[in-house]
Amino acid sequence: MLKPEIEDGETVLPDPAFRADVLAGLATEPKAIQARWLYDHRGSELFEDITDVPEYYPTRTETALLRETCPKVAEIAGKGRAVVEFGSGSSAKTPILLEAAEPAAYVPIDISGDFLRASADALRDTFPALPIHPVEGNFLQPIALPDSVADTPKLGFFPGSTIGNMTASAGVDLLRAMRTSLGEGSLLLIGMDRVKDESVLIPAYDDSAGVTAAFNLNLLHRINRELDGHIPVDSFRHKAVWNDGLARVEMHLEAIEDVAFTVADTPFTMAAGETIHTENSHKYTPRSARLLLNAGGWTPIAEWTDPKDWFALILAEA
Ligand code: AVI
Repeated sequence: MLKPEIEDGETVLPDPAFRADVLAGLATEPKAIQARWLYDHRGSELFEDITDVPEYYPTRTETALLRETCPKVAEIAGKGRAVVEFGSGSSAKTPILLEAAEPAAYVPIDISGDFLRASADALRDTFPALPIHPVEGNFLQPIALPDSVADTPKLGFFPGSTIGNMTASAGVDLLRAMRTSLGEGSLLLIGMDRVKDESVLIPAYDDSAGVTAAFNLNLLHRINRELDGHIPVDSFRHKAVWNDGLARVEMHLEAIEDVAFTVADTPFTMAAGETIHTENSHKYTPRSARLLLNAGGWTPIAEWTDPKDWFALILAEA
């Protein structure tokens, strides 16, 4: 029977979409569950921890690159735009852009209202004179921005190479939705992780402290907690593989022995070696990044990378 679970003192009701995706994903061949379900409260905490592990280069590389690049972005964009961030802006990256861009307003968009309000409050302390207008909503769809910024030119911000967690077609849809939300003549500053040697990529997604493994395996714990699952988590291991043909790191949960379990009273079996595919993290060449942006209705006008060419920040125009 599905029952509410307690998380940090709050009652969490089972999400019907989570249940439907998990049951469908475990019934398909090969098995796959959408990456968005990795991010429950515990998963979000573990992702924050990942950004600090020595092998996970993207966050610190992009943050250093932003420090260097944002003054140049401000020169091109001009001051007084409304900075519209796709995501709640809880990271250290947002203040770097806000300081350099001297925006007329800051509009963070996020589906999680709690996250959004907490990060907006923190930014209000740092930028007391900046009008901050949080918008709670799903930015995968075109979204109405507050009337107060209707006539202000926009600078979109989408750091973290989060677009890499999407298929190319979903990424194009997202870029088009962003274009519609921001309007013609807007700019977008987007972070995109570069294709690089497997010897760098795999440890970044399978760190020696096991934080990424815990992040991936938390999905099985979440299923057990929220969907009355009986998955023997100890019979699974985290696996990160580089798929060269599709230029992406894939995360899988591999059964290390034959297993049989139920989720929400539905029986499943997996043979030793069989995996559940849980995430893709696409990496881009300079060309594939530009192609994706073009397909999404954006024209790249400037591009910056770190000295090792590991991560790119691209400024594009609608
Ligand atoms: C959120 N996203 C950009 C991360 C990435 O690098 O693809 C998610 C992640 N998965 C494992 N490690 C980090």
